[in-house]
Amino acid sequence: MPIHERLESVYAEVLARNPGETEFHQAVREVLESIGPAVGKHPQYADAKIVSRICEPERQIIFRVPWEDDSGEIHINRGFRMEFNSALGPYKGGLRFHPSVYLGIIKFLGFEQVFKNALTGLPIGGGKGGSDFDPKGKSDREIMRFCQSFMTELHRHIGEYTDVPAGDTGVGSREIGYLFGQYKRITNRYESGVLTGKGLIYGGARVRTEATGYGTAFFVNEMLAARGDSFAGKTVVVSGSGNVAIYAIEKVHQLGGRVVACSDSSGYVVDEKGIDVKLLREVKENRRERISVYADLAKHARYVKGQQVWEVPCDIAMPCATQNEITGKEAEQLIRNGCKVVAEGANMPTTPEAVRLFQEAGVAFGPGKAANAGGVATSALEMQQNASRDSWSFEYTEDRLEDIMRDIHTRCIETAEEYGMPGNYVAGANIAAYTRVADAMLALGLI
Ligand code: NDP
Ligand code: 2IT
Repeated sequence: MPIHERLESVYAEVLARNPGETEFHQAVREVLESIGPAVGKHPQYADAKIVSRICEPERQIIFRVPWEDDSGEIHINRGFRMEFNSALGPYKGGLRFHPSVYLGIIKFLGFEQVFKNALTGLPIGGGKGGSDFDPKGKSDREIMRFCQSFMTELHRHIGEYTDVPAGDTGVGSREIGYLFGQYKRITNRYESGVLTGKGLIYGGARVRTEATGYGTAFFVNEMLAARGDSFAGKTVVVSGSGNVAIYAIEKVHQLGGRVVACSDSSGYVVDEKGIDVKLLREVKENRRERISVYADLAKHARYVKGQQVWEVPCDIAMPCATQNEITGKEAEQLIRNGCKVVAEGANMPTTPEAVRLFQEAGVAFGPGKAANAGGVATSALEMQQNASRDSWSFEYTEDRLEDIMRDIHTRCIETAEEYGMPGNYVAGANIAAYTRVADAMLALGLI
């Protein structure tokens, strides 16, 4: 889709100011393409340099993270925190530890987070952080030392009312525990609301672990219902086998679908009888092993090394691993195999070309900023519980999550219809989110 003429110079400016940050360019371009109709109908959405301001992070923090491995060797990693937009609330978003992390990845994730958080309707701004640290193969003590060093710098930038990090790729409850422990030690404050995704024993919220995957499955359920369909009898393929993937699989099974394959960066497993979530959790969460070990232990599964999971035929595809994992080639294969619904559990796993192919083929496509917003929404519920020193039941919290996902789905559909693009979830999500952030920023003056 072309960029609205009033926004072309904004995109040129983003390219010039952020050289080489291709993932960030991609994320910005998608939003700028989508919001054209809103700018056409309500010109104030492009006044006062509001679009340029939204594309420029409020604050970018980059820092050194020195740490010592078990053999005494010293390593230097780079830490990031992108405090992107605080018009709607404190900066909120996860931390990613992965060797591919660089400024462009954290910036794209921070930018996406601003709109995702706006879509939840909850009072949270957008941010993201992380490091190029590779947690694979590290001992528990090395992970702890790294987290302590990372927080020794990060602590001065965050706070319950300022910036509230959580997990993302490579950062789960173990890492959040070490990060919270170091924050508490340095600041001498038991400030529960400074991080989310905490363990239940020290201020965490029920359902946060499951929330992103569950939320994505709830979102697909809504997409199916909007087409007069349901999960019953549907074959589903999920990529990844981490936090988002595991709980997406669990909820799809509870809703009546059957997930026949999942993956990691080395290959995928097929289990025609349906992935055994209990076994998957044992392999991934307890043993911290590769997905190939699942195939060794499961009765019916087979492991396919070095191939893309998208070659497995399915009715529904849920990419839950990483950015740009579905390119035009994989999209064509999925369409050829009869896939009718795609929903992003990961952030930006589908390339622009693949999104276009899905939309042209009539495949319902749910973008990540809508479909995977259940994780951060439940983080906001964790912040609510921390602020009121309360703790909610699993059932109550899951009901809230389901309601939030239903509301996001409705907002996408209604906004897409309002702007003459029925069924276009990308346009609906981007316009609904953008206008909410822009309205708040316009109300707050030139900041
Ligand atoms: P985890 O670290 O728990 O799991 C990541 C999974 O994706 C692993 O199976 C991993 O395989 C695979 N993966 C990661 N990077 C790559 C890569 N470059 N190529 C192929 N496979 C890869 O992360 P999460 O499940 O938390 O996050 C997955 C996605 O969901 C990310 O895009 C994240 O930003 C997004 N997300 C996460 C939320 C959360 O609450 N955790 C909320 C919303 C979105 P391997 O072990 O081989 O690396
Ligand atoms: O991408 C995401 O939405 C997350 N990693 C979750 C962020 C959060 O603050 O819970």
